[in-house]
Amino acid sequence: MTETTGYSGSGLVLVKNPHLDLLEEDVLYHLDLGTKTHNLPAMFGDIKFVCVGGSPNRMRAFAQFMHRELGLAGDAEDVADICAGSDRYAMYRAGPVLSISHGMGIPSISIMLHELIKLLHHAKCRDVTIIRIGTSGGLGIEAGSVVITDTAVDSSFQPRFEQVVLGDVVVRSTELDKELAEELLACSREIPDFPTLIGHTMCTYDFYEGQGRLDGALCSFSSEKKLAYLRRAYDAGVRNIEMESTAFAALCGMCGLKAAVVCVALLDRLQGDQIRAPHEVLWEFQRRPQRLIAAFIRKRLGLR
Ligand code: R2B
Ligand code: URA
Repeated sequence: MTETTGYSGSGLVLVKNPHLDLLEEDVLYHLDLGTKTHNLPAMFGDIKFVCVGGSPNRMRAFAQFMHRELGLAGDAEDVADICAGSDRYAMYRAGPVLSISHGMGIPSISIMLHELIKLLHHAKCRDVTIIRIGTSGGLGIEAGSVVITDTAVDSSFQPRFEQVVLGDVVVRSTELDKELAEELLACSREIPDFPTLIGHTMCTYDFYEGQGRLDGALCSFSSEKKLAYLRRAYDAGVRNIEMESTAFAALCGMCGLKAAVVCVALLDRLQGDQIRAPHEVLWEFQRRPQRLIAAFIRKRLGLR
């Protein structure tokens, strides 16, 4: 069964679940929020940008950075974790920007997105742009390059996200917003020394064998087979590899959210498997998607 995307003209976030209307209360368990315990429209109704990324610390640093970039009142260091009652995910806000961690891999991001999308729906948010900012392995590109995804593909290079529902495989489209990707690329051109490109992003279920690494606890293939696979991926248009983009694109697309994926490459997978760059270098690389998104949000808000 194939399902298509759900962009709506109203700008509202769509939830495609008739059962939700029958709930007296919706408990967003992993976020420690709920429709009865919290006034979600008052807390989140004015959110316009949602940024998601793997690590809680990185997403706190991003909220603090946005606080400063937007010139908000108060001390950026004081941003509070809105989901402090749950140690699954962390959530911070800076003005109209929400910054949330999603952990590693499709199951983790998928749980967070179900609850986040319901939160945006209950809060009656409009015209929300959602961006995943993350890390990845590059393919034939220099370490430190930022890849803006045009299409998220699976490990067979297909633009699809397969989810087993009641024992059947449901296939969902992984299209992302092309105009948003171009807008982000245009922003990147205004930042000096900021290598950025648009390309396909391959999403896998594993960091080691699943990404063709030779250095896991298990490896069932040769170095030649690995390189042949990565070269096939490159020829199919893949420029980086990570672990969340297909589920992110599918869920956001189905619910009418304009979505983008912006990941920095920590290494070139055609050159090796291990991430060896020093911590300071990796830290600066991980800040690149944040700097690009800050420039984009400032521009959208007319701040320069
Ligand atoms: C990128 O980095 C993580 C693995 O190291 C994973 O969450 C991803 O997509
Ligand atoms: N994240 C991944 O998923 N793969 C890499 O190679 C680096 C970061």
